[in-house]
Amino acid sequence: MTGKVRPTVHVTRRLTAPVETVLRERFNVLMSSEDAPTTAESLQRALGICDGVLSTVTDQLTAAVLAAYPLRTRIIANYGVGTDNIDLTAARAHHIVVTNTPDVLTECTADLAITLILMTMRRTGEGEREVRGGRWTGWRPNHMMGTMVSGKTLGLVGIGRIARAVARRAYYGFGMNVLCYSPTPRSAEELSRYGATPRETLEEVLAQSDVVSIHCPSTPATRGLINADRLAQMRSGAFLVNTARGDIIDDDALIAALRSGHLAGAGLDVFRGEPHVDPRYLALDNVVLLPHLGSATRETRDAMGFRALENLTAFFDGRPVLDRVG
Ligand code: 8YV
Repeated sequence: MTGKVRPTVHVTRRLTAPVETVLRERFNVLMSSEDAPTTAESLQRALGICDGVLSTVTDQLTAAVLAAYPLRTRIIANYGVGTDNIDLTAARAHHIVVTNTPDVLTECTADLAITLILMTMRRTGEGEREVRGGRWTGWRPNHMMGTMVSGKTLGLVGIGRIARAVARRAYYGFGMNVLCYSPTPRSAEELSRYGATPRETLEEVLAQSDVVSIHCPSTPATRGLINADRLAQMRSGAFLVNTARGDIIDDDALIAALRSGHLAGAGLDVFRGEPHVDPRYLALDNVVLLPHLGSATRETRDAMGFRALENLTAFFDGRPVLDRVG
């Protein structure tokens, strides 16, 4: 882009230092030093004066926000694979290109799903709280027994990139039997490379798994998908893990299933309306709660930033963007 007027890009949150350095080399960057979630007003102001917006999960680019006037923005490069914070239909109507950052966060998010499976089934959150709280009275055979992970059945809801990376880890690393359901048909042969076996229905996956891990995007079709009926289809004493989006789970139903003992535990990295966490979860010892850490490694956050940057660069150079989602 040498010799051209540098496009103005609003970057909604502080990014890692290497990414910010290159962003400033290529673009005229507008960034708040506060590193706080944006408001609808500040997003609309940015849409009116910037050529591009680099957004994150904490920016709600709703139809109302995107109806900003004047509107100068031509591209929203979302930092993350999920784009449920952006109304894609409204973006399309306003001729705004939307991109995301797939691939680069797959391995770390899969690692975190495995972390939650291990933490919930082996009760490690409880154990750590006991030691830190000075309540550990010493080793004994019946102390804090969890559930064996190796050899158990893992059910995956969705079988996109992250689910497949979880399947690989579970099947090859823990000798788990891995079942999966996706509304998009996939060939059994392709899935077998990841150690996963497709089932025709979500109900089968829920009914046949010792632990279920959610890996579908949040869409109108999946919001509230894991409701009381679906939780009732899960095995008694099973576990539920969510590293996708909080609103896929009906919290009232999950809390009821955990309180009744129907589910033995849950591991949650994402929440409806986060960072607010339903206080009823805090009172449950069999729930592991993490602050949306799925992709939070230095390596992945750099890679996500550079991927968003590449999308912006391609767009402003007049080349096809890598990761167009809308
Ligand atoms: C990101 C995520 O941290 O990629 C996603 O969809 O949930 C996380 O990995 C988040 O979206 C940052 O914007």
